[in-house]
Amino acid sequence: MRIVVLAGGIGGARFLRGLKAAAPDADITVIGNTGDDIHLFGLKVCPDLDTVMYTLGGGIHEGQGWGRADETFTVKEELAAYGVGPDWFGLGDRDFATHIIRTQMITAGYPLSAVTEALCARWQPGVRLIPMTDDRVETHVVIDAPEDGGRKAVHFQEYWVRLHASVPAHAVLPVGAEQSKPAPGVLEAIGEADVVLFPPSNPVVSIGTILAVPGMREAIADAGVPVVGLSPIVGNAPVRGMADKVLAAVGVESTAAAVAKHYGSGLLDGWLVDTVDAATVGEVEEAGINCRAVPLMMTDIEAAARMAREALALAKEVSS
Ligand code: FO1
Repeated sequence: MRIVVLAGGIGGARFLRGLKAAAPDADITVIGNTGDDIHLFGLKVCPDLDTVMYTLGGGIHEGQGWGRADETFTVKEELAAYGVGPDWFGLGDRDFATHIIRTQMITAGYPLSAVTEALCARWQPGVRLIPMTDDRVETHVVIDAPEDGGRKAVHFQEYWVRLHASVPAHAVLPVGAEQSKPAPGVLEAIGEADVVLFPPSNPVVSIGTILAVPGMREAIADAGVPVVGLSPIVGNAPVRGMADKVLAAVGVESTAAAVAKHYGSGLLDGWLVDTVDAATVGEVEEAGINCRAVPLMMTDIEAAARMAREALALAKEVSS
């Protein structure tokens, strides 16, 4: 079975670990979000691609869901000693090697998709990881600028990591998306897929950003295969992260049903909500999306595998 998964960072990566356990013989292609990318110290950092690669490759810092296990921060400390910022983004020594090689290859003229393939040769994630585009897309968030009574756009990572999403987001802008095109292999993978899955990733800054690449949404909607998503919102609150902040920016309520309707029945054939949101199944079905209530807390790999099995079962149901 050929499965295509649109993945962001931590939630997407943890779901993928369950999907691999649930469908060990499946051919899985992951279309990774690159809107979180940030350029620091002359290096290109791709947080969501790296979280998928490290998580599935066994190098992830499990508790954080980002960065490497057994990490040290000597380079970071030395940069701070020189007074060179930013100091709020925790780049570790092992992680720096990934960004040095990525930047070296891009400078040599390799597209991000080729770089990602080269980095994955070491990590063997057991899926094909393709960035959503080889073009530069960086999500920015519009916040209040109290200093001049106006507003300003900050990089997503500054909003998310330095500001802890503690101030209202007035808009989320995937800068560069309009000029971007799907990376090589992305549209082909969607066209050959038996099923497309939206894991419990951030519906705005992760899956939303991937869908903002021209042609992506249409390719998925027109692929004629079941598209099934899993709600990242459980009991009207995001399971992790601060998805509610960016959902508000795009005028979407933080409920499992609202997220499903945000994606729309033109895109989604099926939607899984957690058992605590079982009362919203009817509302989702009225929107033209088949819906089931199942446990959606990814407490461990087996829990994620159960979720993946439920998503594949719903995909089978909606295609019959
Ligand atoms: N997230 C944090 O909350 N704090 C950090 O210091 C941090 C550093 C970091 C370094 C490399 C990397 O690949 C990811 C990192 N993240 C950090 C996570 C990053 O903000 C992700 O983009 C988000 O968690 C959303 O996926």
